[in-house]
Amino acid sequence: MKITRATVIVTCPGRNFVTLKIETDEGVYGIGDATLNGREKAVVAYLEDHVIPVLIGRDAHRIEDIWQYLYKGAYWRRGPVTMSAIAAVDTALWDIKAKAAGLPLYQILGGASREGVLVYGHANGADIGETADAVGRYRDMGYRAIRAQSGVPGVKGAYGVGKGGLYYEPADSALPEETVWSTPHYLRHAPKLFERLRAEHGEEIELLHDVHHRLTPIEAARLGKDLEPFRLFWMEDCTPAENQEAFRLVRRHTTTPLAVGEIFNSVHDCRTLIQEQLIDFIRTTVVHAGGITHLRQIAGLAALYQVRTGSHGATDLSPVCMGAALHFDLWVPNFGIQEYMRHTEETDAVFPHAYRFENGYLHPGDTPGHGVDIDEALAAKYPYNPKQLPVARLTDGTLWNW
Ligand code: GCO
Ligand code: MG
Repeated sequence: MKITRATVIVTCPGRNFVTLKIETDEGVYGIGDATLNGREKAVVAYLEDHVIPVLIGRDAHRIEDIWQYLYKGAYWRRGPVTMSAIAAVDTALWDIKAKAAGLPLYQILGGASREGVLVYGHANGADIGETADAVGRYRDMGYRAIRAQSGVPGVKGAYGVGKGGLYYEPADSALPEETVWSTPHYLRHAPKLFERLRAEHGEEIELLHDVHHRLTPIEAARLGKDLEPFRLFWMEDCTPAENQEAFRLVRRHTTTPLAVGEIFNSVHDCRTLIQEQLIDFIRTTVVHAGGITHLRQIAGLAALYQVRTGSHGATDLSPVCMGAALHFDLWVPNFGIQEYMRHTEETDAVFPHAYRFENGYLHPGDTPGHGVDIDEALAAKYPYNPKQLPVARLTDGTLWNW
């Protein structure tokens, strides 16, 4: 089955998405997500100028060989732009292979290991009370696991607090918005949030929290300790992880489970974290970590060390990524949880999909392939709209980690 054509589709049904469509001489086509939030055009150029020309004429069934060709053949390895481009190709090829076999993708990967994929939703509010109410609304919708974030007194634009409603969208201005961060205020506030949530919502519900890289290792250790009584499912990105060894310090001091990896793009980014069992959940996902092919390698390493998966699933990961991730999640033996931030109705209309939510679980559906398509005519009605993620500064103006 020969690849005859590949095209990049950029659309903005409420937010920007980049999608790669690969067509074959047998009429079967596949699609893959290539969205890199705030840096979309870099991946578009990488695909159009450097990847598509070498794909034409190749056998679409040779997924591994094409992956190795794009990874080793570029000479310049790894990095979010390269790995997102490779992921888009890889996802589209797995879609094609499963469609050609007439099977849902999870069957090709090894079949279902569970009945459904446990997901967590995002509850947030301007203060603790609003967040507690939002957790209640998510419970009413059937969620069994909920991430909770709240505004912090004395902090303008704390991470994770939406500007209203169900959809939290951090990339919302053409030039980066400047937010202010205060670690002392946050460290005093976060334990109070979870104390209230446990008091109001009980022990059964799983609670998660994203620190979004704001703390130093010793501060992260302190927060982890302070949160222990509230038994979190995980504390995410408590400190930047380029220096994987930094997690040794956090780990020595707290039993709060740790999750890391949404910005990683290769197994090498998390090798130490996994092999030294410094984390409990690895958050790499299909689009930013080289597709199904590479994610499988990361999960395989993690399985040896009892580290479970907990893939990133914010709205900047398109329904195409979500669909592929859910097939992966249904199969992967060491599955932990899947993040699920709902897309808007406009986005869902552009990307018709087979996955469905029921009682706190998502199921990828049984449509052949990964079960997500793109309505190209509708996509064309939403032109690209440049948006970037915010930056954070300390109260004295020092640039910090957003
Ligand atoms: C999460 C994330 C996101 C990111 C976003 C950046 O855990 O869902 O931290 O909200 O900030 O994906 O593009
Ligand atoms: Mg996160």
